[in-house]
Amino acid sequence: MKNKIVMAMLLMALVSGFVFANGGGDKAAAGAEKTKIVLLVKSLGNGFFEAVADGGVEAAEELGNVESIYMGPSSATAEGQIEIIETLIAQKVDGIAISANDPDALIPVTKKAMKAGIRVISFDSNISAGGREVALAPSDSKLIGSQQVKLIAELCNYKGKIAILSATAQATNQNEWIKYMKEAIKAPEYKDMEIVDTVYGDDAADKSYREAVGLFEKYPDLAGIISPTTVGVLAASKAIEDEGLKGKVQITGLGLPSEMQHYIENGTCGQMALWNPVDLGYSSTYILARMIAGDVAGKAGDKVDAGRMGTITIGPDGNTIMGEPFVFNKDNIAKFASIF
Ligand code: RAM
Repeated sequence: MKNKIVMAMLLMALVSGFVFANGGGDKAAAGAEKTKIVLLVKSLGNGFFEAVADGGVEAAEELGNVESIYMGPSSATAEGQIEIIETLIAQKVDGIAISANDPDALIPVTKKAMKAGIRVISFDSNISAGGREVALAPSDSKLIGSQQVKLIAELCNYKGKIAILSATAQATNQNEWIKYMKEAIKAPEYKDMEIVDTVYGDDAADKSYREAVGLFEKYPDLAGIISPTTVGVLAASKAIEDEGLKGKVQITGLGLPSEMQHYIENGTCGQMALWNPVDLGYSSTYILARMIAGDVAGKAGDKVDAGRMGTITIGPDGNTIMGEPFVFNKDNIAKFASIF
């Protein structure tokens, strides 16, 4: 935590140009020889990304010569990220790993960064090919989408109206998962279930809460909500509890165990899934560090030595997968809540 505060202060200084205005970008300045790897997230104030940042710091400490820098706009917009990337180009950082707010809007600026010699990868929410080298997905998107449908089906006894409460309308990762949810629900075992709506909480707690309440009003017979965002699933669980709908409206999604423990233990959310965001920050930092050091090119087939994550193989078009999501319920939530 202390580390994070120091990092945040450093970042504020970086953004304001303070560090470089005084250091002149001189690599001989104290500590400046370290490889600077930025984790640029969708937005600040999201517990999921704070765990990602912890993984970046962990990897940097192991690698020794790496400085992990955590940055993000105050709200989840592509414009905010573009502005930060422009600053990072001017500051000549060594690598940027981006969880993108839009698959395409960032491409011109990330291309500019790569042209300037900065190694760029995306993770979590990816940038389309051409705008990054590697794209690290937490898990197979089809598996994530179909698993979300299975989780809500089990909670709703395989029937009823289901709504999706997503993050932003442009988010690469959520849009991919939703595409596969819509495909999965066509299977015969889900014939009595229907996705009636998709709404967007923009990964902001208040908007997500309002959107959940809006769904209850619009669909009085709503059976369940899938919220494939840690911010959304938390806000929707709170809304269900506040509105006295526990047991009537089911909720699942991708939730952070440390944030959702209360709702899992009191039965508001019967089950949900996620991967370890610490591992995502850790893996992204290792991949970039190895690329910057010249150990790997970052091309399909490359095998990246990624510390405790073992070997990560870069897939076709740079698309790479980390692992499989965990499923959390009353039996295991306490254990995971202490980790992430
Ligand atoms: C939110 C963000 C992130 C996503 C998780 C599941 O924190 O939208 O991109 O991966 O939820």
